[in-house]
Amino acid sequence: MIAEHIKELSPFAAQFAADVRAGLLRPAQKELPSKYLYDATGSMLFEAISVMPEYGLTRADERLLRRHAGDIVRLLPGPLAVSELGSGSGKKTRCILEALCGREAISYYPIEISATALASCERELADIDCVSILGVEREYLEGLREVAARRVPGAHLLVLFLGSTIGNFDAGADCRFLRGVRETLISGDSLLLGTDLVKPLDRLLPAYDDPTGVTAAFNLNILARINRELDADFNLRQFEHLARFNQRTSSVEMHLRSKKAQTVTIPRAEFMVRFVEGETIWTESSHKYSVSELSNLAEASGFRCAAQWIDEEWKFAESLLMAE
Ligand code: AVI
Repeated sequence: MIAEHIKELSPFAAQFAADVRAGLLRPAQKELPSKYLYDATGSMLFEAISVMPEYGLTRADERLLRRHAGDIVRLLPGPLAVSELGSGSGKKTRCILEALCGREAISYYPIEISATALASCERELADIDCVSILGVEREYLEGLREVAARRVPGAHLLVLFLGSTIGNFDAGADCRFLRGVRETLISGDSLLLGTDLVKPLDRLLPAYDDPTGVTAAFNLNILARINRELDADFNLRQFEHLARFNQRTSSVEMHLRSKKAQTVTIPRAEFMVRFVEGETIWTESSHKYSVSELSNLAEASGFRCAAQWIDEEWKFAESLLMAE
């Protein structure tokens, strides 16, 4: 009996179990929320993806920030505090913080749900003298509201949302999220938004299906995580990674395809799930924007696009959006 295996679940595990159950018991396309790709193993695999020759996205983001940090900072009113949604490795943020240090001391508020990620960002940026790092362990919008509430009168806020993380949001959720960001800001505040752009499929698809198999491991790790945390019995060798471009949504989708008809038991989420041969679990969408779509998005969420820098080597945009 499955019920015999159920133990007390932490609130996080209970939510994970509920999301896995809801996603895998969907009558049509099975799916898993992409946020669960990022446990400790998944985050390390993503770091590896970001240095793969086929995956140009992270390098393009870093290149733009390195080249244009001075131009970006010149467009911003001071005094300024900086907050970042998802602190990442801290490597990209360094350029912006160092450019700002030329003119003033800076409070930097990285917002992350993971204490481990915050700690590594603090380590990475600790040597920049004029920056005080004040980590906020919260969901993005909740954290941003907290940062805005701590604002020193007269100071402006620069929010960083880099790496095209916004492209992983569900359709329509990008605009809703940016509206939420805009609502926490006041006139004169700004958002620096990094987004991956549409590009030919012969460049795009290998970035999500590299020959070394790192992206496949990143994707399959979500099943391994369900095994580890919910005592499931997914046989990872009976699923394969699949990346395909959805023209309608302009997104690269990652799926896990069942190689045969099989049943998987997930005791701590109290269910069993059947797969037919070839059926897939949709694990992530990575939206690829067009430049015109970006200006519409900015406008629809209450920002004005004040400047934009595009990497020509790997089409990627850094857009400076002003709250007016
Ligand atoms: C984090 N995010 C922007 C990555 C992307 O490209 O959508 C996640 C990723 N998935 C597979 N490779 C990288």
